[in-house]
Amino acid sequence: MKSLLETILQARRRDGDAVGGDDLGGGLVTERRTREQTKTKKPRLYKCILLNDDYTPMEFVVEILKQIFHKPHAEATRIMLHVHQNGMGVAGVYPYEIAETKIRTVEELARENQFPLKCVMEKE
Ligand code: TYC
Repeated sequence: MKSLLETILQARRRDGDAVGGDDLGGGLVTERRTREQTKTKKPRLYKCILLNDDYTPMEFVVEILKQIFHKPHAEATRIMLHVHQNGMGVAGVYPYEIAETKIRTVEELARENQFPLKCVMEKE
């Protein structure tokens, strides 16, 4: 017949409790299991999308892409031309708060220079 201790241990395992190490009596200390959750949850990502306009100079947009979005010169030029020709384009993809900060920085720099450049966020 199953011992009372084994019944308790089985119930605790079923319920996902730590087993062993507790004062269960009987001097049986077998193992300690803790509910571990590997903390590697992926953050949701957001695209920073540059919008075209008729007034912001191409060189200014290329500088933004290099300095704020860390694109090499050739890629910055390619993205700027894509936005110029297609109306919008992805400058970069980041977790929410980083995307938000970059968008704010872009619009601050644009405003300081009196350009209407806009950058918006979109869920990946
Ligand atoms: N269309 C602008 C021009 O002809 C250049 C430009 C490109 C502006 C990309 C904004 O996000 C932009 N000067």
